[in-house]
Amino acid sequence: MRWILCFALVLTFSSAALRCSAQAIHLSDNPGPMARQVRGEFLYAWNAYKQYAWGHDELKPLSKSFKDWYGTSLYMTPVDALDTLVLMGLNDEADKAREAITKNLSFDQDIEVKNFEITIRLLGGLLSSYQLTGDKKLLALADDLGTRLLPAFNSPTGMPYMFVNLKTGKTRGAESNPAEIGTLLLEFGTLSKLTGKPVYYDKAKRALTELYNRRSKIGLVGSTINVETGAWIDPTSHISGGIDSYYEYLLKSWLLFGDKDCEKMWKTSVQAIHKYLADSTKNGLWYAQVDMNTGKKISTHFGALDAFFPAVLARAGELESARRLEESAYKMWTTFGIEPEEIDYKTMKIASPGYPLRPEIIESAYYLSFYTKDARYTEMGSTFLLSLVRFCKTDSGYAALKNVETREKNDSMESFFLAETLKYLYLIYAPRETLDLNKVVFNTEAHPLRKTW
Ligand code: DMJ
Repeated sequence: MRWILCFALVLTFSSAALRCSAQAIHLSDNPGPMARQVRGEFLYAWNAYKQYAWGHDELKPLSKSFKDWYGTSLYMTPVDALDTLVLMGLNDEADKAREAITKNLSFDQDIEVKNFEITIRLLGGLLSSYQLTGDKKLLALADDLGTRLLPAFNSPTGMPYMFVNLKTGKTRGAESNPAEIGTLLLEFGTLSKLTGKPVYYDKAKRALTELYNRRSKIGLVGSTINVETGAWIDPTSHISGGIDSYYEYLLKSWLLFGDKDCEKMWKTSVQAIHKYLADSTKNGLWYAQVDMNTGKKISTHFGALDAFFPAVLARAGELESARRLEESAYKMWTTFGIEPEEIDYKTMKIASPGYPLRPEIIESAYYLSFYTKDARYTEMGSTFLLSLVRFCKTDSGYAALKNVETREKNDSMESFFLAETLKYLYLIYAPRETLDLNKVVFNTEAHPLRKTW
């Protein structure tokens, strides 16, 4: 075993970072056979990215080519994957990726980007990698990116527009959703703490609070809201994509920053979720779609994205509900051999058939494994690994599935496969002390953030 900052000694780092890292993150030279296997699969996918897509945003594994989200590269995969490389102890690869990022990545580009995606993947990735390596160039990149994203918050309500131009600051997209509005405080808040500039924390906290203040009388939020008028456009409430990580950030912002407002907002919100969305059926515990104003049920769909919630419940100490919901999500995975994007849990029929290599169910298995030490979750982990290798592995990296029943592949390996899916799978098997979940908060893209301030 060796402390992670032994690795970082070759870089520059602060003594504060050294102390905090030593308490929270601990690398292992010999992480055990299953962790080594996951690391092998990670390297396989990473090497394919390097061979066919190096310097670009993403690998296209079937055409052996690449995709850049905005026509020019923002180094999406290397930035998203860098802290996984560090955590897995792949030091040479991490050094090369870090050097490529700090040498080539520039945000001074005339492109209109999605504030949410760029924040969780790039800002989150740069900040966690800075904390892990102490490389100040990563923090400088994060600070520059944060400054360029700030105009997104210049709406009459303070809730951000969906898109912002990184060069001109021009914004677009007044119709947004709770996830895109409320999944920013961990990254912007950490940036404030690390740079000493309060503006980042203040803007993201105001956005979160303005959204929370528009909850219904029964404490729920809807799916779509206008950030200029503050009026709800779609009142459907759920914990699925489009709302999911708003709840996650209420809890985690309280935990990372000790923010009492976030504690209160989380506690009120989770009560309403349990009261109006939880649905115990003969197929297990699920969470439904309801009207935010009346609580009346609209539909019984459950998505792969919803499987983030057992992790959040486990982190909040609600282990029983977390265990039950993870069993439901696992049933969704095992019924089809691999997880479809969405099912109707009343009939257990597929509503949306793709599998874009998502991490959420694996993330929840990791949290439950950490908090319960129950072998059930390492068993789940081996099922996930087997399915991934069997159905998604190609001769050049891993591919998403268009359809989990026909197993037809899609020419896509999103950066979250390396940032999240394989990181959480590795952590299920790595020695428990590799990362102390009580001292580290993962952003919604699996970038570990620590209170090093
Ligand atoms: C990731 O970008 C993040 O986990 C986000 O919160 C939801 N979608 C993907 C993974 O499924």
